[in-house]
Amino acid sequence: MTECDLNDVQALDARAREILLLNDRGGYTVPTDGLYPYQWNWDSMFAAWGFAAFDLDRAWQEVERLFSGQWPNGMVPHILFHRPDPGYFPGPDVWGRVGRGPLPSSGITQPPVAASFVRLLWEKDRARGEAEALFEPLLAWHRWFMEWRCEGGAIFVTHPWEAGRDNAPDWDGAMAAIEPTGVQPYTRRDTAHVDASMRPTKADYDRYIWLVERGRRLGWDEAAMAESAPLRVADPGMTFILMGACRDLAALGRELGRDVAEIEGWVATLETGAESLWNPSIGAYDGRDLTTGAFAGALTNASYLCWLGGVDDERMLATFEGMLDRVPYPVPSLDPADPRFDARRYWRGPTWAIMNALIGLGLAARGHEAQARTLRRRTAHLIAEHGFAEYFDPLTGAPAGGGTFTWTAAVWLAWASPRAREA
Ligand code: 2M8
Repeated sequence: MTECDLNDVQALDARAREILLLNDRGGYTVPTDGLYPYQWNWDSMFAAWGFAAFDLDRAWQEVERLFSGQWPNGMVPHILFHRPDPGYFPGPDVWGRVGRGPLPSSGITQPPVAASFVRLLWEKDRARGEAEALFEPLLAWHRWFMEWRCEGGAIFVTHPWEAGRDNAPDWDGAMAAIEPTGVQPYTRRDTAHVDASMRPTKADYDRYIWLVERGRRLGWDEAAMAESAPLRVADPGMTFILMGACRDLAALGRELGRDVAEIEGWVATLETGAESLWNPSIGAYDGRDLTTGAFAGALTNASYLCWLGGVDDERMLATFEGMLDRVPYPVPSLDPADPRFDARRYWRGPTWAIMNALIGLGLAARGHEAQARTLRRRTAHLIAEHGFAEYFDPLTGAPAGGGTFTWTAAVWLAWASPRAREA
């Protein structure tokens, strides 16, 4: 593949900046207008990374705004409902406000990429004080994960939305075991914005809402929710992301003169947990239902986050290279050889630029420069040819889901654009 034409690159850089500004709601960014009208946790951290390419003040503001919603127990919610918007379901009323944080929010979290992006922002200007002020809040969030979401060293989710990979096959077994009786009648809003064939099914939604209603009934009290928890699935994505984030937080802490022994201990624990997610029957890291012990048997884009976590795995490198040869627009969220693969249905097949960026950052950090470069170039071509979509068909590159998407624009500016490479 040839490099993008330089004029195109300038136009694409400009368009990506325009998208971030378009989705800026004054100090925080929505993922895209209409479909997702609030501040989402990990979307927002990618937005900060994108803003940092042209406005470092605005980048730090995004991170600070997210942490303004942190709960007293350390948890950072997956959505902050800064102002009401009827265009999204489930909104703040469905989540309830019992035993909550300082702002209306959801009651679950999302992948903790924040510490890694805080470190990247800090490296752009080490004289600034924001990273130092965020160190304790980040530490408290990671500690919350280790206390409430860690079993056998692996990080598990209690709701598919926590993983950020909503309808990935990792949770199929646990979701099927839930009987979603008594769910209040509801109207989905997502399918008014995006074709239903690209979204989770009704069976999925019934269970998503059933889990939210359960949490609300229990006042989002972690101890109460842990009793006979209906869904506990260890996730390679969460495990590797937290492992990488802990390494970054420890590195930052050392520079700031903090004691990081506790964080180093977490990294060691997570390394043990990651080993328990190796599924020999598919030769990859895999989701594992902690209630039944069963693996999902799914090679997903989260399987390739091992390098981000700091685990250098030759077996995964060979699998990754084989996938690059087979898939025109990598990295698919589910391997196309899997019978559950669905090229445009959300996290069951499509390619996501953010996951590519995390995989690429991990590959580069572990010295696999050639593979990282290939992935970066192919992601650049995907976006240049098909736009700033939420996700893409991995076989044809066709855009899917929402358009003018914040995190795709951010990944372009911070990582995929040839200009980002030069910087
Ligand atoms: C998707 O998830 C939300 C629920 O959190 C939804 O479908 O309503 C996921 O792709 C998630 O990872 C993402 O953060 C969110 C906003 O882009 O959308």
